Amino acid sequence: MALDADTQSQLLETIRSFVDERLIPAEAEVAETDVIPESIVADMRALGLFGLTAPEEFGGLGLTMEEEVLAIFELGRAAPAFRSMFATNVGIGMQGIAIDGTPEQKAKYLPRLASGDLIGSFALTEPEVGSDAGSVRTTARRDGDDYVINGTKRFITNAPHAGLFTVMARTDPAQKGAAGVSAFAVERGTPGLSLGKPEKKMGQQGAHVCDVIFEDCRVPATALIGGVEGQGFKTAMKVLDKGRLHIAAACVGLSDRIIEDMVAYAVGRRQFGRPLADFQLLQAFFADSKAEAYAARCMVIDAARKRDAGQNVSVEASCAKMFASEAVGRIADRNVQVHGGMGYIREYRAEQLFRDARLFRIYEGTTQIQQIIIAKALATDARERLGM
Ligand code: COS
Repeated sequence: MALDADTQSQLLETIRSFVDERLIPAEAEVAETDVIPESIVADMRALGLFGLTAPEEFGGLGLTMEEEVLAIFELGRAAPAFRSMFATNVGIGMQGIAIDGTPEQKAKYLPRLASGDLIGSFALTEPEVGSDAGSVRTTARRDGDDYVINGTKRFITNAPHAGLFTVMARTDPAQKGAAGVSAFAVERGTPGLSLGKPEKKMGQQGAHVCDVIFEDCRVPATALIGGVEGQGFKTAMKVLDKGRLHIAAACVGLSDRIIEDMVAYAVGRRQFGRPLADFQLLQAFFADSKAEAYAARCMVIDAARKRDAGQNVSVEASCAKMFASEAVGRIADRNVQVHGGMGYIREYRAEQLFRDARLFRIYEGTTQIQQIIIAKALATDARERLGM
């Protein structure tokens, strides 16, 4: 553990107050305006949220995976767009460099990512390449001491705000699969890099995604993450193993919040002369939701501890991400149902959280991709056991 018990409970307490006093009260405004007020972003910086996981030597808090998920359980209680603001710096937009970067790349970027002065984005998905991430079509052609990048990256979270992109591009056109892919740290402002228009999304207003377009974008060879070609897909997978646990923790936080909302509504609202909470059909909703959120929490903590102990947790991360994101979808749906007509009206948060939660089953690998990862690993184990 990087933190002693007192410091850890203080951190969690501070985050909980920030969520209750600053973030949840601002949800309606952010949902309407599609903008997180700069004062809230400044508070996030001051609290160190952008640097939760960056190593301490680079100015971050250096949280372990277990400490990170405990923090995200709390932060996840607010509408997910708030977490999205700093989460790429905590996770996918920073970890490629933290895990596989050269000492020079770490020294150059991690301090500014940790402070939140620089926003990091993870550019893997393309118009024709979603779940089949090994088929990246964006190319990076070596030219003297440079690489020249061409291609389009799609649905890139935080791209409109980002100053640094971790870009997966094919350096070896002869290798059609994962082995031909390399990762690059590309700075905003590099000639040939441009952004598309922010997408209009189903939910999570306040979090922004757009295309990142590379047209003969020339970067120095020192931008190659880790300095070795052909490692980019593996870097992306390592980043996603950690990212999926983070997302699962966010789902647990949101589940807890929605259960609080659902039950609070049901004890206050009366029908047939009794509070809704007295009706057994609704009590089943509450009990199922609580059990699912608790199961998801236990999975996330177990997987986080295993990762901290140095174990490979690809399967556990996929299990946790799949279970927690599917669970929060069911819980958000039940919340709409408990709210009845009010559940369909924008003024109440139920419909917003239902739309917001939907993304968790898609990004950082759909539920179906998590199933493939889990099933493939089980089959590999079985073949090894049986000597096949
Ligand atoms: N950590 C390290 N290395 C990994 C890894 C991991 N978690 N997962 C796979 N690898 C390695 C494999 O060991 C293999 O290496 P070798 O060639 O040296 O044996 C290589 O990467 C290719 O692996 P694999 O053959 O399993 O790759 P596939 O092309 O079959 O792809 C899936 C696997 C489908 C799991 C991958 O493409 C994926 O995760 N897709 C979803 C992408 C995603 O989440 N997108 C969301 C957008 S990002 S927000």
